Amino acid sequence: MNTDTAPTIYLKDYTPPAWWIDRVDLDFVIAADGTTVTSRLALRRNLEQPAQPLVLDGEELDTLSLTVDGQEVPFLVTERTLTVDALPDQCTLQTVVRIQPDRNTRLSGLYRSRDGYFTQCEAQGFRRITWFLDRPDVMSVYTVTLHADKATFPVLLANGNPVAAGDEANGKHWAKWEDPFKKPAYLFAVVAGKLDVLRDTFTTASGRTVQLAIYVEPGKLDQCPHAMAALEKSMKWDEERFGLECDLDHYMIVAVGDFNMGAMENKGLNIFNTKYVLARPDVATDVDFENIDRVVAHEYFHNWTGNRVTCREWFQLSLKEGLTVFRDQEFGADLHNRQTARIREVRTLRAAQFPEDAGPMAHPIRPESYIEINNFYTATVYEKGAEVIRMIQTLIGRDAFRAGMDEYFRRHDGQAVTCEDFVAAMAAASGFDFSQFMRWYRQPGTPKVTVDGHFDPESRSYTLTLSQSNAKASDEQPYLIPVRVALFAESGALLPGSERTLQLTASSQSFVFNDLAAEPVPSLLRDFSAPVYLDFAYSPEQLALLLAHESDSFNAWEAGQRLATTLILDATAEIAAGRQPQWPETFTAACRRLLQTQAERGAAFVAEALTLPGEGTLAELLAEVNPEALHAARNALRRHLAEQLEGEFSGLYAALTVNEPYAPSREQAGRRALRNVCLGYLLELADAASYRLAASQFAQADNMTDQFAALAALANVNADPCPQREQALADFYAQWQHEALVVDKWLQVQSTSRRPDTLATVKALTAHPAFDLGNPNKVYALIRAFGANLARFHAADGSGYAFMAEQVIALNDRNPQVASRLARSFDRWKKFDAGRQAHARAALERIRDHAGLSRDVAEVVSRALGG
Ligand code: B3K
Ligand code: ZN
Repeated sequence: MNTDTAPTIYLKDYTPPAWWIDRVDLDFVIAADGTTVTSRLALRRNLEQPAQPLVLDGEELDTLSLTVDGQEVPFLVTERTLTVDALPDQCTLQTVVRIQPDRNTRLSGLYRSRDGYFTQCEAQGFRRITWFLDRPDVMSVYTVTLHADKATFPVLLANGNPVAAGDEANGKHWAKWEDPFKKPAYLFAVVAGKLDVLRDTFTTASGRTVQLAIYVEPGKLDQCPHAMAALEKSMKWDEERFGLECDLDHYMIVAVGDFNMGAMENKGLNIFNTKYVLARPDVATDVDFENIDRVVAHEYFHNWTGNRVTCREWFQLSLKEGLTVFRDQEFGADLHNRQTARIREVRTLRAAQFPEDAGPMAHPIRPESYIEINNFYTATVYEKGAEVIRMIQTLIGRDAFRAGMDEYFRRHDGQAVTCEDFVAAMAAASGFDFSQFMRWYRQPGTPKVTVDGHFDPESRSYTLTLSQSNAKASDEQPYLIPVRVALFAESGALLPGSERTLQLTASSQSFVFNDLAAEPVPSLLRDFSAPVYLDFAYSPEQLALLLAHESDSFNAWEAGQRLATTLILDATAEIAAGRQPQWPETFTAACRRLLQTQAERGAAFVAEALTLPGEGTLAELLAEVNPEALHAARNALRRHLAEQLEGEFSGLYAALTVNEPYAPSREQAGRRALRNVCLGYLLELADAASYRLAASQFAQADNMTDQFAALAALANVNADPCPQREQALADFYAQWQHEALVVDKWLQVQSTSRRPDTLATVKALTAHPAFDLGNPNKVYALIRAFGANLARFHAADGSGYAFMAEQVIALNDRNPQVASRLARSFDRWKKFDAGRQAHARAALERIRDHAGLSRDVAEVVSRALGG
């Protein structure tokens, strides 16, 4: 299929369903030669719509029989639809289909993984299980019975509550589940497997008891307690922050190693990628522990924002995703470290969403059309969507935001709604007029805000003039942009009364600050109050002042990033012109002060401040990217800092050793982060002493954070031979080859290496027994991560592009969702020189011309080629 034949779906074409399905009764007989699914649907004609035949969705279903109220009736099956005409207004439709989960390599619908059978139905996987109105505005009550071999699949799960179970002939058993809540089909789930379980209970604020269970591959129970604790903390947090209690008797999480994305919020039966469940200090890093907290919380929070109130159609995806990301961000900030949480959120946004918003796949947080909805589970819908929710809270304040959430649930509990409905609830609770704000939902592109400051000594006033533009927007309307600001004196003191949230609503607008003795230093866009590029002609001294004194830690960090960005971009130009880069003192001196004051500033903050902006983020700031020069410039600055601050780095490296037993706590994680940043800089010195230091940390570490940091530092070493690098890579694999998630780290540390031979290494690893093209985690670790390795993927000879094209084609039939994600590596191909563009175009055209291209890949590639 290609985009010529796959239809484009438009938001403007939405019409309510012609039929409702009130009740669904499903029976699964799972056997080695296929699964038989019997479905009974209680249908009711939607009398508010013109009378229409019933047209059900289905994909790869072998239809064995169909009856209406027990009678055989004529029906028409096409590749993706089943039509029945002349039905009474209410009836029961029964279908029997056979599906082949053992051959389902797409991991959408019902599929086999090592320990059993699992489902993934969002967005449109349910139609791969049975004929249905597979759209989120059709909500039904489900009962499910599962039959399977008892010895092989002792655990049988579905949404809701277990109501009956028993044994059958031939060593089989069965279990019946009832879900009392109406839900759209995308929240349906079943599991049949051999799994271990960790159980606990949670008592809600109103005194109800919820049975909690986490199911994992046998032998992995010791890697579950962190996820269980995360679940309980999320449940408590949502009660306290939003007054939202768990409505279920049973809340189950099932971990599976083969999964297309992170996790799935199926009602009462979340299915998770093992990556976001399993953790133990020796196999998971501090960042992994924190990510597990956030993903467990995210899926749990969906129970209200997504499940109780769901989306009318898939264009409204950000209604549940942006809001739920915002909620998990807030939870993570409360649980860990609010300062660094915000910094990391913005780092992610800039690394993933800003490039997306500037490239061929740019779309508003609420897209207006799509060919394949799975292509729109994006950084824009999720992360920019969360920024839009955060701006709403910034504009109306936390209390009004909470009142707006209450109002949203009061109005819409049990419904499938739109982004407008959410914003209307916020407006009703706050009295704020959001009409102009809605532009954030309608326009793609990252707005740019240019700021000019003017001090008038006579009137003692300071005027900030803000102008906005957006190259990607299709109209010229201005956005409503909240810009948090404060003014600082030259002494570094915050000027009393200068903290304001400016509401920029015009193309250009001025704001005046009075009673100032001298020209202040403005701190703009504090806490990153809007997802925009902000331009102000700061001097290096002003930035150094903000880095040292700004109490808003995000903007302190931002000042350091701006200093580093200017240095690296200037150096890139020098290197491209064949000259040596120059390094003015300001940034080095500021870094020295940070290292000297880490105890007061907080080690976690200093670690973030000393981490230079990534190459992908920097590339966005250039009209044409020379990836080699950019790579060399960034590394040269790292080397320069290492040379200038060697004493500080080694001193702190020694001083920050954690002596207590490992805990993924804020304090310890901060120390480890900064200590490992110091290690990374020391390795820039490229001497034997630093290699030995890393090798000894690698050998002695009692936790994955330190072991992996040492491995990552060594994996970047260019020297050949480097026995420490080779030894560490070999030892790591030998030690962890039976821990799939750690093997993923081993693959990724090699695919993201700076080394010039990285592509050759990646190619060799595709043939390694540890690699498996059928496992998304392995593909993401080795191949997708390589696509984000700017200098190596964008090699001048096009070898990176050719390799990626082969992989996309290899995965196209097997798993279109994963293939399509790989194809996104090409998004920014037009930012490079003509030679690279020619290679990239050839690679994209090769994919485009592949016979039988999935619509997932076809949509991405045709947009990249400008179709
Ligand atoms: N809602 C799921 C994502 C489903 C992706 C389908 N291609 C996970 C989440 O956002 O919580
Ligand atoms: Zn989500």
